[in-house]
Order: sequence, then structure tokens, then C-alpha cells
Amino acid sequence: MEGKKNLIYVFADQWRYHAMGCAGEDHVSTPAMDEFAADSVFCDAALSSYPLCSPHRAALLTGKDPLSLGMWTNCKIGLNECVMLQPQERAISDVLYDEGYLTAYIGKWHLDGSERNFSAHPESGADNWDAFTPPGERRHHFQYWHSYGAMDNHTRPHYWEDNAEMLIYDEWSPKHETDMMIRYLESVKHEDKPIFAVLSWNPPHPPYDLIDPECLELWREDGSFRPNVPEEWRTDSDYLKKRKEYFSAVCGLDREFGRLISYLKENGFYDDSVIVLSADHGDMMGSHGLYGKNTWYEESVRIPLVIHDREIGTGRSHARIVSEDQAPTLLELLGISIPDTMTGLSHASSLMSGEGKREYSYHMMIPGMPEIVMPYRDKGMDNRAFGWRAIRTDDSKYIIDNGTEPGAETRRMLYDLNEDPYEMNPRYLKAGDPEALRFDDMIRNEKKTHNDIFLI
Ligand SMILES: [Ca+2]
Repeated sequence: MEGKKNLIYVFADQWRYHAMGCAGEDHVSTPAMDEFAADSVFCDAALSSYPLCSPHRAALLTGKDPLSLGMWTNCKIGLNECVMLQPQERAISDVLYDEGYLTAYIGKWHLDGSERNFSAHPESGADNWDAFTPPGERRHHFQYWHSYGAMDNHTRPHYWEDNAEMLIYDEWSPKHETDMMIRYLESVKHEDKPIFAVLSWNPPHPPYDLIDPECLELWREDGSFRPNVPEEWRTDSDYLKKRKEYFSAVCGLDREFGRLISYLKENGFYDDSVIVLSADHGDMMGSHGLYGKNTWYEESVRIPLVIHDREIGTGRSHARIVSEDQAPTLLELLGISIPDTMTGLSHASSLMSGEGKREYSYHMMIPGMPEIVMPYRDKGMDNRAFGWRAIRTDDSKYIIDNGTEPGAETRRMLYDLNEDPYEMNPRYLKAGDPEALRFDDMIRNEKKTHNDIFLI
């Protein structure tokens, strides 16, 4: 082990902070995760800088904010450019490989250019937004690879390893991937090198109904709803079905996580490793009458984050940790120098003091679907100046929403998160209002740091 700690990073897609038992919010049972959280640092103020797959994932790995990486939307097709994590960016996997770590990535990647941008019929069979990432610089020094780009067939998932042959399995993807993680760790546990392994589950991401039927037995309706779920939704059979499937998938992830933790404990990994459990962003799941992410609401931007490290102890941390803060924080916990390229903040020394280093956090969404982008470009406008930006403090959230179509009216909204934690009563401010001016200055300041051309 050379005295270096392993790093085992587990995360899900579209799993909100509230949907973890010990968060005390949603009615969901996650005993294995709760037990792990009680033996770790439970971060209750972790946030996604840009609550969407590729922007968060890129920031997570590189310790840089999404826009500075050029990750203004998902890796996808249909735009006249190919958004992807560039090979020359320095990821935490590049750093740890150089430090002598064995590295592995299992599950959803969604950071490489979608292959259909380059070929109508890729040899790999990758369709739509998907991609086979061949061995080489686009893998950022992840050595063992059992992964795919973007694909949502949770009950018949596919992966690629070191050639273009698509490997297909008839299993719920989190179960298969957890098995592969355990198999990988088993194959390297006697090596005299530290390990960095990532397990990236896609559920509870939609389609919600593609689920292991056994998981549906793990969750029971109790008739409780977040206050911001509209009354008419609460008796809607389609919503209730999706809700059951969503929370059941989380219960299923808990079952898989429990298996992994048992393996880590039985095989000497648990005490020698930094182990992280998290997600890329949340899901509205009915709050404000919405599904999905990409909104400024808490259900979309807040993410679970549990960090296990024997050296930092256990407890609850209120540190405001954003996407790009995770890599520098983890490197410091591992005792490894943080490269200058990582502009996120390390919270390693302040995790337990209850004092986050960030006074506020900056969040964003840019219109990114081709059918929404093109109307801007047809008018000679840059879509990246639109969408919304938000400033979140402990007590408030301020949003400027420039909309998602040319000519949309700009709105300024302020939520009092103490009086209105479910964000149901925004105050609409006018440009030039003293309160708006104060927050506008904060957004202008963040725009510079983030290379953001948002129109304000
Ligand atoms: Ca996602």
C-alpha cells in the first residue's frame, strides 16, 4: 500500500440529497447508507454547480468549474460542436495514476464526445448520445475500464472494455456494476499499490420503470409528500407509479451499497480507504410539478455526499461543497498535492469545523437541447448568455432567469430559505432594487471566475 490510502468513489445519477434515510426528508429506507453515514462525515450542504450530468461529472473529476472546461451542456448530438471533457484537462485520475495508484472506472461516464457526432454507424454500435471511449488519453488514466457513455437501459445495460465489442448483460445495471467493482477489487487486493476505483450507477435516473422487480418490494407508500408537490399530483396514478419506482430504485442502491461495504470491511479496505457516496444532481420528482433536474430548486441542486476517512472522524458537516470542490478536497484527504489547475476549494481541513469556506455558491443552467439552441443562433445570439444563474447562501437563494427562448423576459427572484424552505413564495425583484444590486454584483463576480458570458 506504500502507506497511501485508497479512494473508493461511488455515485448515482439523479439521486437527490433528500432521498437518503438519514437526511430525514423523503420517506425512503436506506439502512446500509445510514449506517455508513453514521460512521463517516455526512455533508448536508453539498451542491451540484450545474445540475446536469456532463457538467457536474467534468467538474467532479477535474476540480474546475464546468464553463471553464467548456462543458456548458451534456455530451450529446445535434449541436454543431462536440461538447466533451478534453484530453488535456488534468483529472484526479491523472493525478492519482502519477502517484502510483491503480485506477478503475465502472459504469456511466458521459464525458466523451458522442460517437454519432463523427460517424453514422460507429463500429462500437454506440447510438444517440452514447460513446465507446477507447484506451488512451480520453480515459484520463483510468486503467481498468468497464463503462459506457450515455445510455439508459437499466435492465439490459451494455459496456465496453478495451475494444469496440459491446458487452450486454440482462441484469439491473447497479447490481451488475457493483459485482464488477467487487470483482475488480478482488483482483487487485494483494497488489502493493493504492487503488482509486469509481463506481458510477445510472439509476435512479429515468426511465424509472426499468428496475429490478425485487426493488419494488423494498419501498412502501406512506402518503407523505413534500409540501411543494401540487395537490393534484398526489392522486395522479402516473406520478405515484414513478414516485414508487424512484424511491424503490434508491432502496435498491442501498442494497447494492450494503453489499459493497460488507466486501470492503471483510477484505481490509474499509479502514485504509477514503470512501465516498454521492450523486451528480437531484430529481424534482413532483416538487413544483416537475420531474428531472436543470432547475435551481433544492431538489435539483442538492446532492448526497458522505465521506468516510478514519482520520477525519465522524459527524455532520455543513461545508458548502460544490462540484469542483470535491477533487481538491479528496486529494488533500489523501495527502496528495492539489494541482494548480484545480480551482475548486479543498474543504478537507474545515469539514468538521462547521465552517464552509464558501460564503455562497454559484449555480447555472444554459439552454442546451439543439431545438432550443438553434433559435438563438438563428438570430445571431449566443445561447450561453441565457438560461438562469443562482446565488445560494445559508439563508437565501437569488435567481436571474433569462429564459430559454429568444425574447423571453428576464426575472429576478429571491427565496428566503429559512421562512420558505420549500421555495414556494419567491419575491420578484426589479433590476436596480437594492437587494437585487447586491446579488447582481455577486453574479458579476462569479461570471469572471467561471468564464461565463451570462447576460446581466
Ligand atoms: Ca445525470
